[in-house]
Amino acid sequence: MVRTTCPYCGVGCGIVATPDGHGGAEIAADKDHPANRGRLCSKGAALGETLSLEDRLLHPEIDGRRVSWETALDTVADGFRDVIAEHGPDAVAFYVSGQLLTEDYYAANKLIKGFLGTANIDTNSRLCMASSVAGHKRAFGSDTVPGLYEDFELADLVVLVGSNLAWCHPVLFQRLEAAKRARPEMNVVVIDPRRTDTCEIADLHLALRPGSDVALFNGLLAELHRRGVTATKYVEQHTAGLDEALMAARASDLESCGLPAADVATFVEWFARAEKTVTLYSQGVNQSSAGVDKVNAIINCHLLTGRIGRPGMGPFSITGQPNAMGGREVGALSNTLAAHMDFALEDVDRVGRFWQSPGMAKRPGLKAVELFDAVKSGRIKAVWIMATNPVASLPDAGAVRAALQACELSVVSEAVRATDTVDACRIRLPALAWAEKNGTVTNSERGISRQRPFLPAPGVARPDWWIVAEVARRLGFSEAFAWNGVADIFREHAALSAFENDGRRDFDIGAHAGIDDAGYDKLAPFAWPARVGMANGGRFFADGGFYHGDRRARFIAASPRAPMHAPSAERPLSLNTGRFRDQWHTMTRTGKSVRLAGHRPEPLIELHPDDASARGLGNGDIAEVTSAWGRAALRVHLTDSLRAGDAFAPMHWTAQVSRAGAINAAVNPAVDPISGQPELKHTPVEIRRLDMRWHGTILARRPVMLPEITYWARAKGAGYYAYLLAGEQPLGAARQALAAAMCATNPGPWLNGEQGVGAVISDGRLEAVLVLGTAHDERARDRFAPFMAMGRLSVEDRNVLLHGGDAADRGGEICACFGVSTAAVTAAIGKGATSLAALGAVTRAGTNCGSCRPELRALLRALRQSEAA
Ligand SMILES: Nc1nc2c(c(=O)[nH]1)N[C@H]1C(S)=C(S)[C@@H](COP(=O)(O)OP(=O)(O)OC[C@H]3O[C@@H](n4cnc5c(=O)[nH]c(N)nc54)[C@H](O)[C@@H]3O)O[C@H]1N2
Ligand SMILES: Nc1nc2c(c(=O)[nH]1)N[C@H]1C(S)=C(S)[C@@H](COP(=O)(O)OP(=O)(O)OC[C@H]3O[C@@H](n4cnc5c(=O)[nH]c(N)nc54)[C@H](O)[C@@H]3O)O[C@H]1N2
Ligand code: SF4
Ligand SMILES: [Mo]
Repeated sequence: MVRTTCPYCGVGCGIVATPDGHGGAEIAADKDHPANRGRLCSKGAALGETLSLEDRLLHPEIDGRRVSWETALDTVADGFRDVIAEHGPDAVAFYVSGQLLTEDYYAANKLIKGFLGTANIDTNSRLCMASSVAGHKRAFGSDTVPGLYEDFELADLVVLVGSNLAWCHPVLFQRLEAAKRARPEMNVVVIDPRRTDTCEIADLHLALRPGSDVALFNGLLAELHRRGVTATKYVEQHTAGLDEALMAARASDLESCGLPAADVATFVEWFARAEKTVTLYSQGVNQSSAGVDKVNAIINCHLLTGRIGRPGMGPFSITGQPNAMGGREVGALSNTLAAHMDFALEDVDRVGRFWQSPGMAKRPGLKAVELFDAVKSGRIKAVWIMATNPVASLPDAGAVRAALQACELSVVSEAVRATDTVDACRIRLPALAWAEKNGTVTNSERGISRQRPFLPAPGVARPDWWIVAEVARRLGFSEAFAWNGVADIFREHAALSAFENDGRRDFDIGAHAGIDDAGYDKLAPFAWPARVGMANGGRFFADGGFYHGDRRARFIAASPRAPMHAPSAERPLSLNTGRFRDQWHTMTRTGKSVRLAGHRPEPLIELHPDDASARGLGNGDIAEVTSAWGRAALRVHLTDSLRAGDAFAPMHWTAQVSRAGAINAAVNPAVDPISGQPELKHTPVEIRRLDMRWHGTILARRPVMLPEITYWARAKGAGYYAYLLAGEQPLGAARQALAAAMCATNPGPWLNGEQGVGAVISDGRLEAVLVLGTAHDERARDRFAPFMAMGRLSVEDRNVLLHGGDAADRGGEICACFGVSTAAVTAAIGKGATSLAALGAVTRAGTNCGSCRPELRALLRALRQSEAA
């Protein structure tokens, strides 16, 4: 039994893993971890299904050929040395990730900024947290998250801005839900153009016009001030700049938010009244060309009311990745230095002395979007990517792929063999994955927890820090990278955080700088600050003490700006992107889980019914989404949870699982001028119906190399792969090509059945089945899946199969833990299970991780309404 930390979201839940001795493990929630106290969400609960070595990158490769570590590491080191010798240090770059452990992250940042002499290292946190970092620094003088998770439980008003907490931080959502159940007088406000499942616990939903958050919070600031809700003493003693901020606030136009005046009035009223207010914000705020201003417009309201750093109140930037905060601590953004220092001369000097660096980087490097532009233009000639998949996750992704393919020296450290980025890189280095890794991560409330290995390292895969240190050694920096293990790195990181600090920097974990190996092994979760001789953790700024030179916080005058690229007659719709409940980013891990594939098996384009009907689009159609940057083809899903004029697509699908469904091909690369964070939430697009001549489904035991077709998406089934397909070529030709492709990897005799069914049945066992028709048949997969689970088919089974399968209608999966379908839930409600508890008792849905509870509640409500009507 090993205690470790979940590798997905920034809540940072504790997990207890019990290896089964056969390469797998039982995964359970850690009852003692302060973040989750025994809870897990659907993704955490399904971690056991992601541990297999199938799909892992297990050996170094150069140009597709397996090589030894010696050869791979020599090639990387020689390549970087040569490029630097010929073109200078700014011709090389690293692109790293909030999914590295702190020790890995520290090593990569130290090598490039301290020893290669360039700050051309950026992290995928640029796409995620950069606007919050910049907003914090403007307001506080430091990148500090002042509050704690328990503030959500203590608050009287919780405002969620641009956050789909129910799907993206489910355990924190469950804590909030429980607190609200215990204290129903608590109000929850959701500010999001979409009505998400998070709205299921909201007392008020403000579906504002995309990008209009600054106007809303400016309006709030002006109104709070007018009503005298100002914390006069706090503002006088601890802040500066209120007058300018108020002037900008008064000048901005609340009506631009497109909200009902009565709803805005309610929001202002609740905010004015509730001393204990927490405002949580996430990607609807950060991923915007006005992201930093949005962050400051929110913080302004908390400074004005003095609601910061005390129990139950404060602005709270929730982090996405498991180690987004660790990355900020080690300073791996291109404009920060280690241990929450910057490129101020004295900081560069201080870190240089600590590292005994032969040549520090002296100025900020390129930010993610610029960095890949520089790869494309050839200014950067060597790039090393670690633990991130930029060909799928950066905007204008086609350009990123082209840049990497054209790059002389493209290196990727990855755990998985088949990703869009691995495909595009020449040198591939096999990294350890979650179950094998050792180190620490920091969650959204500054809580540092251990990730501990519970499975052996597979193949010759190695920890990320080791790969970095071996390259450093080959470049002549043996002494500075002579770590024997992660505990050595952690001690160095902790010592640097306290080095010449004296309370001048918020991040200080000096109390742990002397930890021994045994202590590190059993290190229990703790929160920073952890200064020598002081208690760990707590909140910041209740009594001021900000990190600007004068110790005062700054109000920031922010004026509303529309998204950089506005919808036009040619591209009238605004494309919003984000997450689904059960997938993680580019699906390299969650895509391996059968139970996580049930909830949303395909890449959807969600559209308002009015916009759909204006374009002749219906549910289940295939639509092409086109922007000025690229295009994607996705399955249409109509929903009135969007504003008319908006569309929404998930970020998860990649060329590995749906070539046409990778939405970032179309997403615009506009960035915030201060933070450099891309505007992933607003791209002008047009959407049109693609005339599909046929739709189809394939279930196959082994992957099928599909011929060129307009639309396909692959999902994991129990012992098979499911493909949903649609095409523009004639049905007969498609059928032939697909049958040939299926037989190539699933050998056996091909049998033609009725109603478009064809199958490979070998030795009486179903190897693969295809059904093609002129209409989309949503239930085909559910009808054929039972036959994949059988051994030898009886004569009768075979007849049913070849006649189109069993007609049972499951209606899609809702509960991932127990595989409960929507049909089963609806049936149970019909039989009188009219509460969450009753539904759970009858179907088990919602009784394990709880991630589906918002959807169950929505179904209960919808069915109650339809009965009442
Ligand atoms: N299931 C799941 N959970 C995850 C992840 C995952 O991949 N899958 N990833 C993790 C990571 S790295 C991150 S960063 C977090 C992200 O967590 P969230 O930020 O909660 O998730 P998103 O879906 O990206 O976007 C949140 C919401 O912003 C809204 N939005 C769009 N434009 C605007 C706007 O102009 N104003 C406002 N107020 N809202 C707007 C969108 O409609 C969307 O509902 O999730 C983490 N958790
Ligand atoms: N359109 C759109 N695009 C977005 C977003 C959006 O909302 N909309 N959100 C953005 C945000 S907030 C984020 S955080 C990014 C996330 O985007 P990415 O970071 O690109 O997504 P992941 O799939 O998490 O990529 C992590 C990679 O690291 C690999 N990996 C896992 N563990 C290890 C390890 O220990 N070592 C190494 N070396 N590799 C490992 C995984 O297999 C995977 O390929 O996407 C951004 N892109
Ligand atoms: S909420 Fe879910 S994904 Fe996030 S850390 Fe906890 S178990 Fe993992
Ligand atoms: Mo993120």
